[in-house]
Amino acid sequence: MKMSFRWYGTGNDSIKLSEIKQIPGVTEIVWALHSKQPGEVWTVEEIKKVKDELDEYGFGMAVVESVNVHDDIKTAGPGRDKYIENYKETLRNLSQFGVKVVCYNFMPVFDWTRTDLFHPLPDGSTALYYEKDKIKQDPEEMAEYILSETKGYTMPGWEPERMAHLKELFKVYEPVDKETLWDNLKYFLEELMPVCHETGIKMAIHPDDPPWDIFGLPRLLVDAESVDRFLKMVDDPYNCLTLCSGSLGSNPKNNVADIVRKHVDRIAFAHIRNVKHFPNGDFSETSHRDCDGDVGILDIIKAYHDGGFDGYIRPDHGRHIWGEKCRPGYGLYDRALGIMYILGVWDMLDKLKK
Ligand code: DNO
Ligand code: MN
Repeated sequence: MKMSFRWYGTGNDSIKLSEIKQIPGVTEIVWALHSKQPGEVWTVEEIKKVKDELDEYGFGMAVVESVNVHDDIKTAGPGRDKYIENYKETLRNLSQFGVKVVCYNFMPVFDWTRTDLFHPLPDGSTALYYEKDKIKQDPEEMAEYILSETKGYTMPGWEPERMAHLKELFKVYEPVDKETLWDNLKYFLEELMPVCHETGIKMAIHPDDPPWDIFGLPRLLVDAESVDRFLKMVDDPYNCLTLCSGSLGSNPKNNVADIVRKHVDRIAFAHIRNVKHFPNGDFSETSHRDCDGDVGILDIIKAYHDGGFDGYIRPDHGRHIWGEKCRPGYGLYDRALGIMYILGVWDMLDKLKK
């Protein structure tokens, strides 16, 4: 297992690489060129700039989160083939710098969705929160709320430029039902697989978050069955998962540890996040500690350990603690605590095995 930390880049993150360096065990930075629009080619020069920054601290850059997928690819729009060619070029460029895993998602219109980005918890911290009834609002109201709360940070998938065209975006997705979306995902991956073999890069899809349809938009990767279907659909060792315990774990019916046990060889990247369920279907993100939430963090870590997991792992969203001003879910402190928790469990499992 290789421990990593997501960082949004100089000038785009409140956290410095010098601070991440002091978290025990982190060897890789999970990064992206956040200024690029979906469909644009990432050039060698742009990638090299990040490499030079990371080199200074001895960090690897093996995992990109995310190279976002253009809506024309998701909807089979007129630019699909052109944007797939651009994606291939980006993969080839990334592979020159040691990138091994590219995380992406195939969610229509939005990336992850929460109704409250700074929900107060009883201990005085705040966390991302999902209230079922609030999601029934009009998506434009939702976007307005998210943009007002992010306080100047752009959230992937919720970029103001995209949100300005929300009505048009929804129109483009109108004819795309769930089966069509599956077909479009298959087409995309079958095109990419030869380039993945050539470059040694694994494509690792992030599940849909929350794992159910919202705003009438279809969602694909939501449970064990859909994960099975996805892996069978393009049965290739380079077609992999970013297994996010918090995304799938938001549905109490999903047993994330079972999915890890079944597919550990196809998980290229693990996101560890804990979530607490409420009886009415709402959920709150929590600390990484097992007993603070309901996703079964200890079982999940053990499943990775038992399976000899050799991929990349990172703490996913954390709470906002100790007054930290940061991107929603992506502060330094709680994610650093999460890392120490994960490593504590992992080291003990190693020791017990000896
Ligand atoms: C939340 C994050 C996601 C992820 C994208 C991948 O769990 O991990 O926003 O970055 O969905 O494209
Ligand atoms: Mn995640």
